[in-house]
Amino acid sequence: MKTLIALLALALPAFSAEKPNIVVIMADDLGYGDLSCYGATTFETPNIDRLAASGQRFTSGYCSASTCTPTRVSLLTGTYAFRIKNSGIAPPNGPAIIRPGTVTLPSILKEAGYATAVIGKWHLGLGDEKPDWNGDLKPGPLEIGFDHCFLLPTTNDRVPQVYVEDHRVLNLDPADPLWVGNKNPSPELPTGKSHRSTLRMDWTHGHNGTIHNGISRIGFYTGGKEARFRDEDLADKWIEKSNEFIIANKDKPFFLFHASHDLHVPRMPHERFQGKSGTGLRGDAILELDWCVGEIMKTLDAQDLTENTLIVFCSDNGPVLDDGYADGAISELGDHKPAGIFTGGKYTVTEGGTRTPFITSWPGKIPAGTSEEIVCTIDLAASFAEMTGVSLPDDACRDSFPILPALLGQKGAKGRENLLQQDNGSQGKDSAFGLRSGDWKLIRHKGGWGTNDAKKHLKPTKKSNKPYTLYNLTEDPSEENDISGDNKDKTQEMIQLLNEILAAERTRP
Ligand code: NG6
Ligand code: CA
Repeated sequence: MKTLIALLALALPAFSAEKPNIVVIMADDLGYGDLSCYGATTFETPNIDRLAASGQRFTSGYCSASTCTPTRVSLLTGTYAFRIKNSGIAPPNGPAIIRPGTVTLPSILKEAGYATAVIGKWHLGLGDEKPDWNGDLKPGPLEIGFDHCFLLPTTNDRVPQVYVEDHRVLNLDPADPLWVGNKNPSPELPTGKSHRSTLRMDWTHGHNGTIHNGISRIGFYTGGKEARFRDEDLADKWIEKSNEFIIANKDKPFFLFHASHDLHVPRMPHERFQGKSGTGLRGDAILELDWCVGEIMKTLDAQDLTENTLIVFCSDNGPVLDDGYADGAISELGDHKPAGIFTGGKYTVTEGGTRTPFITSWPGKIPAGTSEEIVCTIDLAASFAEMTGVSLPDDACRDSFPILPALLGQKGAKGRENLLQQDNGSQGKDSAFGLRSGDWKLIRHKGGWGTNDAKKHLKPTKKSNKPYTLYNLTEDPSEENDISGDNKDKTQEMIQLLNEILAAERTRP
């Protein structure tokens, strides 16, 4: 009998399906060193610290790219962005990058019976060829598995400053249609170039198109006056909408993707956070982000959902200081180290670009502690499919590793063996790449290999004239000493692994 039970136990999958609520909170441009639970000392992030203390805090948690759009594409599709066409930073009038019919994190959870919503920044394109701003904005999130969305369509330094609810621009007056384009439609329309002295936050590069709320943006737009929001109110609105979604769905399993805009430029948090971090608006935006996390935790508590909710907190790329506006990010930085000890940040394939805060919490299920396992935002799709008992077709979620036990902080559980790190990926397979495998890190130096313009303030990435450099992250976490010359076999082995990943149809085991 005992043997029979033992055999049965072996035959069963490691997990019988479990369907906790899932909340993924993704910060924007948050670096490894930007939270007090990850070593920041200049200001405190008490709510995120509390979340980390309740669950697992990962020291090798990653997003899959060092800009927004490719990381989000990979989070939702479980596939490396370089395999997906046009998945670099999306322009204001970009079409939907993830095509209807694609198996996605939300479609998997919908199949498992979840109510699904995305609230916050989208930046993954809308529409077939371009967004139909005055009509139905589809395909979009609702065509790839979300039941509901409440969005900022691109990113707030790009036009237009309006909310999209499900398929429509919210509060759009048909008598005042919205027009969005790449060229100034009329010399009468004030821009960051023509009316620079009127701006309340000057631009440093790009960002000199249409002015809204005293801040000029990338691109141009007219109309939709009633629909426009104030930058300062974005976070509050998304908390209001997230709370509504949680409360409306508290009796079924739900999946909420809360995509914060903090601390992306233009950094303009609500007035109550301005001046509070002592490091300028960049730090103030981190305090706003921390407040948002606290509000979501509070709502879950008040609805008695905390014990049955798995929260993942992560970022979409590493930190940047001057990302186009003179907002004091450099002048008021002080001793704060946005990327911690890592080199580079947003736009780079060094660790600072993709190694970011990564926290999982599910009280009662996830023990409190710190994990050194390699986990990535790209793994949520396959891991949650495994958890909720949804089987994946072979060609779905091609690079998402089912590493649920590691995400849950189970003793001895292994994360990924290796991880490809891409920059914006605009050159597809020809881009610069990082490859981490165990303690080893290979960098392929190519084309768009960003150096992160805040060179003096984040550790600068060193351009190499060698095609590949190699580092040992245990001995040299800051990737300062290229040891490819002394480790020729290891370098060759890593180059081969990189080429295999690039050529493979999929890497999901
Ligand atoms: C860059 C913008 C930068 C930021 C980034 C996207 C310029 C000069 N730079 O092209 O300001 O918007 O795109 O950031 O315009 S992300 O986090 O959404 O990827
Ligand atoms: Ca970002």
